[in-house]
Amino acid sequence: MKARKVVIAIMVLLAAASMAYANGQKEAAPAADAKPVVLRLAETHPADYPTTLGDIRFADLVKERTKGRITIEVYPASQLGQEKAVIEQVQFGAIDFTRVSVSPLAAFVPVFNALQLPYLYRSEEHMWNVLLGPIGKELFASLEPSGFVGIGWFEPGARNFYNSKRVVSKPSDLAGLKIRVQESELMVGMVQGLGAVATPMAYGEVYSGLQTGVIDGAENNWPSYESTSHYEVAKFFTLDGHTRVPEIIIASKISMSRLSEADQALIKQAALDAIPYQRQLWAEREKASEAKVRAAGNTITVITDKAPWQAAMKGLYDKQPTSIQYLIKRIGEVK
Ligand code: GTR
Repeated sequence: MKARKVVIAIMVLLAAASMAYANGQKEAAPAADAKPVVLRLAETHPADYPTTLGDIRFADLVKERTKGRITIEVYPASQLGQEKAVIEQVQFGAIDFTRVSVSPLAAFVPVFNALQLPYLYRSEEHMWNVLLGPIGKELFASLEPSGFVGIGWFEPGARNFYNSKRVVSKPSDLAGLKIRVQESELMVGMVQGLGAVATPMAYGEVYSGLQTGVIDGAENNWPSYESTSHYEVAKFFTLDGHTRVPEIIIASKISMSRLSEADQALIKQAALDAIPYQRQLWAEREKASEAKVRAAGNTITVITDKAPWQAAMKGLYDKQPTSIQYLIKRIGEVK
């Protein structure tokens, strides 16, 4: 009888111990002997630009939450290369993270074209509801087979045309102008649809392209137009707001797979938690950049009737494959 009680007592103790162990495992903060990790993030914009400051906030959150065990070094100003080359390196695990525009990323994962069609979103809020809702999550998942992990989105603002030649107030004014676009087939199609000559080119080459006359114009948001000094060499700005091309933070699947599941989850959460800060900075910078450009005396043409612009870009929608047509429809249904 006594022996039986002892056996039961031992079994209860063992069960309790193994449960405690399992719980401990679940919560397991990284093993005390986990080695410090240093990872790199590539950013094309300068150190004081809202996306760069958003990247730094993300890195700070990771550092803080891992008590300094994981450091993400942010390399601004294209120090690690232009966006397309950087995306390739992320794919091979040579760079761990990058913040890029969805536009060059779509050359690697074409379904991302669905996010950058002209006049797709009704407003900034509509775009954010798409990005932070089920569609955004599905798009993150669609990156994985190509070697990327989607972890965060940043505010991109609306893009507008600018050029060094003349006032552009209707699509036909663009006829024959050589317009730089991001390295994206869809953007080439968009500019051709407007009757201009599309020249895909890396961001870092646009200033000298404008200055030497290799191109006549380009298109971008207020902060990029201002921070690159493009506004000094291409003074005609047309506020047509043709696209909002989301900014995305992606990680290399190879780099992420070297980390524990808990660290991967922590990194993903930190990227999401950096979004509100970047959006706030964006709103401030957009105003400051506009004020600076206006003060410089540039010619700003405001487009109130967007119908002819939308009509000129309709062909681009018709050309999209069914998978994208399906997403366009769903994006339209998002509140
Ligand atoms: C900016 C974007 C950059 C880059 C650039 C471009 O708005 O933030 O990542 O894609 O446009 O036009 O190349």
